[in-house]
Amino acid sequence: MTKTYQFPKNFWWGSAASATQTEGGENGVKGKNIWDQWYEEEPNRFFDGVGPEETSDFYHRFKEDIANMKKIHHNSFRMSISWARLIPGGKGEVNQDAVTFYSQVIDELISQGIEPFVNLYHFDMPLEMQEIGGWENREVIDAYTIYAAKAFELFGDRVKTWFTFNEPIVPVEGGYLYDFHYPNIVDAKKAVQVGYHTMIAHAKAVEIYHKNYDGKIGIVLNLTPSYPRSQNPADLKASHICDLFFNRSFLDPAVKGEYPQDLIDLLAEYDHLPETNSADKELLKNNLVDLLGVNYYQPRRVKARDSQPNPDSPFMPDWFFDAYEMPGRKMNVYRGWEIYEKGIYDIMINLRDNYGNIESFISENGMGVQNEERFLVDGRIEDDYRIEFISEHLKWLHQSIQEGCNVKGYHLWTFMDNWSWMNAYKNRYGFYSVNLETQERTAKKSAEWFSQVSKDNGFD
Ligand code: BGP
Repeated sequence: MTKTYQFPKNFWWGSAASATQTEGGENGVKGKNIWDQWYEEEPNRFFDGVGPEETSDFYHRFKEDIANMKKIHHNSFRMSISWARLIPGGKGEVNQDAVTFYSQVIDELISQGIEPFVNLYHFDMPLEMQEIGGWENREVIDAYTIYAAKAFELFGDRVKTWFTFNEPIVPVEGGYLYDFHYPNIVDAKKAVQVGYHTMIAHAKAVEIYHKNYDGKIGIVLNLTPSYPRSQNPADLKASHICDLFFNRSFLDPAVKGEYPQDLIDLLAEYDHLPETNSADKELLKNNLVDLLGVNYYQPRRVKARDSQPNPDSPFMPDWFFDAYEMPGRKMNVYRGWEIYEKGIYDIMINLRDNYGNIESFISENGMGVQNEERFLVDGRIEDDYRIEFISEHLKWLHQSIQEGCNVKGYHLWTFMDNWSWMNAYKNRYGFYSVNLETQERTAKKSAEWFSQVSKDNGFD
């Protein structure tokens, strides 16, 4: 029977996770990354003082977890490789324990009929690479390129869908503008350089992949529509600049091979252009992505500033817009994020009309909720709010497909409750709950619902 919301054949149903958030930083042989280091320096900055040492112990429990994925009819799953695990220190010797671990995970997924999507970098700079300046330093681009080539060589026979970075704008915002990632620097000039070098590292990895392999390689971006308060030109300008900084700074070079001229002009006007090499332009032009992962959680609403920025204060993107709190907006109060389901449709229409209708999929969407034990009934979390959240987003995604958008799948963030950076285990996102004392996994009601949707390739 055809469903009201029937999705195209072979639609990817699954979920996403990342190495640092699931494996356990102290499990197995591994180099340190910036999260291990930041937690050591400032444990007080993590919710309830919980760090990345054990997280959800995927390192030891991946077989059980993959069996659970199969139970709910996943046909694909995005994981990440920890650079600091595969090559401790960021360069030099490959860690054979890590090769064994990732090989086993990949093989297990494949043997259960779940296609592995593998991402190379999810916020997790090896500490030694950060100590030489992280993405500020071109040497780190070279090290990342060698790491990427190694990963393709080791796993490229089995993995056919790769991603270079997850949400590369987030380490720029967190680490260099707004103090929510290590190294907690606030310096827009460095932020621009870091973003630019990340993009160059991305293009180099794409180049290597395309030269030597025949699968697909893409990037995962958190595209956040910037809705203006009104159609007043001042509000429109605020939203345009916001879009340039936070979406188009990666979307344009990744898909079109060049930066938006307006962004270049703006940065030039304020003397904030990055240092570049002469070969960069060609590199970007020649190495476009095959596939785009879209993470969507919340829209951004902006308005023109009420006041001029203080000209003596350091340059910040916020010089050009203020956040706008739309009256009556629907909120996920636990995360402080607005829920606006139509945003997913607007993103896809934009990709269709302005980005050549590039092949894409929803690589993350989800709802983090605090104290989910409140919803326990007979041992199961009755997360009807999550079912509603997913289905309302899926309806808009379906609509975009009806209108010709090239959308290939939907992955929830995340498969099982995991460690969420500074928020640690505050908000739970999983289809499966994780008991932090016993590490026991239990399917939530949403898991059962999603299982049926995946099986039917749609829902009513
Ligand atoms: C995305 C990240 C994920 C994940 C998710 C939820 O930005 O790619 O790693 O954490 O957001 O956000 P949070 O964990 O901050 O609640």
